[in-house]
Amino acid sequence: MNAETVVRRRETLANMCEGRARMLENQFVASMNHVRALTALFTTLHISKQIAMFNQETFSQYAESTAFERPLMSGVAYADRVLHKDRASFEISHGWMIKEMFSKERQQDGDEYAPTTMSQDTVSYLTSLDMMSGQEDRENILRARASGKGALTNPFRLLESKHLGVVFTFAVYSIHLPAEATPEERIEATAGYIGGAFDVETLVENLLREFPGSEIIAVNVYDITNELCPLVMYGHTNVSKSENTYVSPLDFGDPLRKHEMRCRYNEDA
Ligand code: WA2
Repeated sequence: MNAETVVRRRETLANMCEGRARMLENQFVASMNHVRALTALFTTLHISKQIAMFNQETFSQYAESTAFERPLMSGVAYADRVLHKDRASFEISHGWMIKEMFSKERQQDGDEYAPTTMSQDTVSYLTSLDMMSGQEDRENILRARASGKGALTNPFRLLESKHLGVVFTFAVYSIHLPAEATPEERIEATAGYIGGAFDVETLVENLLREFPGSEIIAVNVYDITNELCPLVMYGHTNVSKSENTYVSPLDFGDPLRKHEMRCRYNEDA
């Protein structure tokens, strides 16, 4: 290849990668913003003592009719914050036991629980599961409620589908908190959590397949929060960084996490 062809070829790869990265980032952020808006609505309903307007039926109706606003999410759900002293009355009023996420057995006694009480039909298997019993969900819940900001997990295998994905969590508060509220004040005021699952393996695959030239390049998305240990979030073949790789930074809106897209021509593998 002559020098000019090499430069052209690199430019084409850069354009294909940037186009994919910006589309993915936009759909990711749009999906998160919609969950953020739903969380604000829940907090407002708590403050005005009207949260009872949401039950499984109205929540699933709302979630289904707004699913197009969350194009990369397989489903959203609401988990209640239940302190141990309130467990018995919670279980009686719902008519079911709080269950451990993986064993589906009755959850052992703890200080508090985060049982899912309302879910989009696509993730209805979450109902009654204590979301604090899964490590990724638990870490997200603790971080989201202490910060008042959205939190994203590591890439991990989602429940039931076993697809590789990430979970996004926002805390719902029962009172209006000022921007400068302390983590302790936030934890104290926490009423529950709204979360959504990004089914990256399926939904990002569908998104990227639509782009022209998808047969000739390999695309991976990495969580590079720990730069020494990049975690694969999307991709079949490992696109390691080399002179043939183009890297697009990705901002998914969680300042404590870093992501990037890596692209290369299949024939350069
Ligand atoms: N949603 C869907 N699939 C999952 C998952 C999840 N979490 N965790 C593991 N597989 C109800 O933080 C509250 C959603 C979590 C919210």
